Amino acid sequence: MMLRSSVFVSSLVAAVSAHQNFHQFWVNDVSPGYQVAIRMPPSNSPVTDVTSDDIACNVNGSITPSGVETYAANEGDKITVNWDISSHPGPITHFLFGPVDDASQASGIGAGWFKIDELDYQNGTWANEVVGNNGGNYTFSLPTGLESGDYLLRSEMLALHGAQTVGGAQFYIGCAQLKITGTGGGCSPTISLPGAYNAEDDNIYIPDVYNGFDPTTYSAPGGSVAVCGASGSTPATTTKAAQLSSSAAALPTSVVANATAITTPSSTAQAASSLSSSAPVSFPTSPLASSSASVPAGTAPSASAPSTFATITSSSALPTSTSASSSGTVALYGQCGGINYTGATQCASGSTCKVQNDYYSQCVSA
Ligand SMILES: [Cu+2]
Repeated sequence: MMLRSSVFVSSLVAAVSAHQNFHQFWVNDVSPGYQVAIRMPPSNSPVTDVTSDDIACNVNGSITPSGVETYAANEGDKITVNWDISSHPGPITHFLFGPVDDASQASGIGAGWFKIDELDYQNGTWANEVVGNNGGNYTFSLPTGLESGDYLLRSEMLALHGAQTVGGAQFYIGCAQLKITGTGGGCSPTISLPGAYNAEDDNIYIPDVYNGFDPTTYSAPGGSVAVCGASGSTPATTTKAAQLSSSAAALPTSVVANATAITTPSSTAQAASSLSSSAPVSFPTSPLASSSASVPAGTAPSASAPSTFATITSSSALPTSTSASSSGTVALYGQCGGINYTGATQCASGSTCKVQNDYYSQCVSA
């Protein structure tokens, strides 16, 4: 197959394939609904200018009032986010902005963000592939030691397949609005968006991303995960529990009622069994924790871990194999070519292999 194509064609293809949005979330397995309580951008295209206000909550994400509902949660709650599945390699991170009086009035631009969760590259797998293998779902927990109030929850999937060029990294971003009841204490460090990301940061611009870069050394932008609570840990006490129940009773009526919510789709359970049988990925408090916690870190599958982008081939949910054989076919949105790529080049029926750049060709709808 052709490795080279005109830049013009490549950019056209990149504009229509494997882009993604954050569509839905669950709090302790209960969701307000599809695209409810989320500031949806006008398209699934990435933000690439890290100095733009769009880096906070995506295009139109800073408009106030947002016109978006705010959903109730408690500190420590399990959060599951659902993203479109993407084959673009990179991390997933989550941040909070707040507390504020009214999330619908918060632009999210500027200081006050803090990172609460990060998954980069573990056991030979980039976070995007972990999410894809889990049906587009990813689960983490809100920290404990949060001040009560409204917050923006920012979910970011950073795609690094173009990171060999300054400005080539693609930020996929979505912000949800939460009203969190917490035990107090605050979180640090905090960052500004825009501000904290710079186009030439070594986790955004990676000149050797296809040529020697070691993904096991990678940490996503935004600094370290914040420590919350007055002492960094806030064990529950009777007093705090009492405060929680009284403040919960005072929640305003604008908060979406849990009674109208939707439970987690059954694909979560399927994905859980899939994950537990493959590489153990640390999800501290997810439903997977009980099954994966008993698996020592050293018992990862013996298959050699892919160490470059070129070996990341799978984007479809629950693939039967994580490495393409050169005689097989590649699923829609899977990699089908590129320098250093040795996997299958034949796209599944209905799709065709398109060059995105010299190092990455992808099966897209024919
Ligand atoms: Cu894309």
